[in-house]
Amino acid sequence: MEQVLQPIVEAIKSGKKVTFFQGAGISTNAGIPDFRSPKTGLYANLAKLNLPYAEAVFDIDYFRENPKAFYTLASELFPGKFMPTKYHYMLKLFQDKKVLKRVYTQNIDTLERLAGVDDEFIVEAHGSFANCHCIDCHNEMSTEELKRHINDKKDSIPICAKCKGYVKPDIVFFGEALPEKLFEKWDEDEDEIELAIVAGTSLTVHPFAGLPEQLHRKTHRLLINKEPVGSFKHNKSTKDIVLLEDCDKVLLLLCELLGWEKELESLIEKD
Ligand code: CNA
Repeated sequence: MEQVLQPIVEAIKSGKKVTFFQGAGISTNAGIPDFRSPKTGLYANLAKLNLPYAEAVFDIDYFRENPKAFYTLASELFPGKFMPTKYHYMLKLFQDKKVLKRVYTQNIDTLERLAGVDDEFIVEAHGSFANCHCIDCHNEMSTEELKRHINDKKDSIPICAKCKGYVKPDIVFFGEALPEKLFEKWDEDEDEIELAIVAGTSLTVHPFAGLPEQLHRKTHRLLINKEPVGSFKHNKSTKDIVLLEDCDKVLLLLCELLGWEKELESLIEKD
């Protein structure tokens, strides 16, 4: 594995900045289940919610009719219960070392922020739990109030004080528009990305899944995932590197090859 990572190490040492594209797999080591891993993924464990189909739990039309399914799940996933992983702290270290260009994440767990990555580097392509609004009149509810509903008032659905519509966190459901920031930053970054690390994602949710594929063929791309996915499976370029490994394990090795392991340790200890 050390040898395979050498082109990435050299590219970083020569000053190339890294753009990350990531998904639920980077947070499984924090104890948050992903969607699609067999047996452990959320979709494999939704029987108790009696859904017509697994994705319904994140479908805006289904939510209008039956918000309880989402809120049952939200009580398990709500930020505050989980700590960032070594992978998340590596993102912060890349930022400190000034070799981070951007982090495009599908995750809604905000662990990148908790590890100390600044807002300017983060694109939460599917939104996050950071803000909450009424699905009808868009009136805001504070995250603290929503959290109280989830934690203290079991089985109660947060209702808008203005119009009595259902309130939900600003995570993007199937059938909803993606955040403007995704398009703005992608327009800014697309032609400048020289080095991309894609990790912990099945690359099945579009348009996010198509982003790594749109990179110019001269971009160095590294996939760290438990299974081959997307264009790394069907349309690999000769410069692509695929490591079917645990993402923490690979980033830790990358960190060692760059000679940064002591700094990573002290970053984690400090927290
Ligand atoms: P997914 O479809 O569940 O795919 C996860 C991928 O990660 C799979 O290919 C796994 O093989 C791989 N994987 C799992 N664990 C590891 C690991 N330790 N190291 C390397 N690879 C691993 O998830 P996607 O993110 O691709 O799907 C997009 C959805 C998932 C987004 O809309 C998210 O909002 C949503 N999601 C987010 C979270 C979270 O915020 N932590 C949790 C669950 C789902």
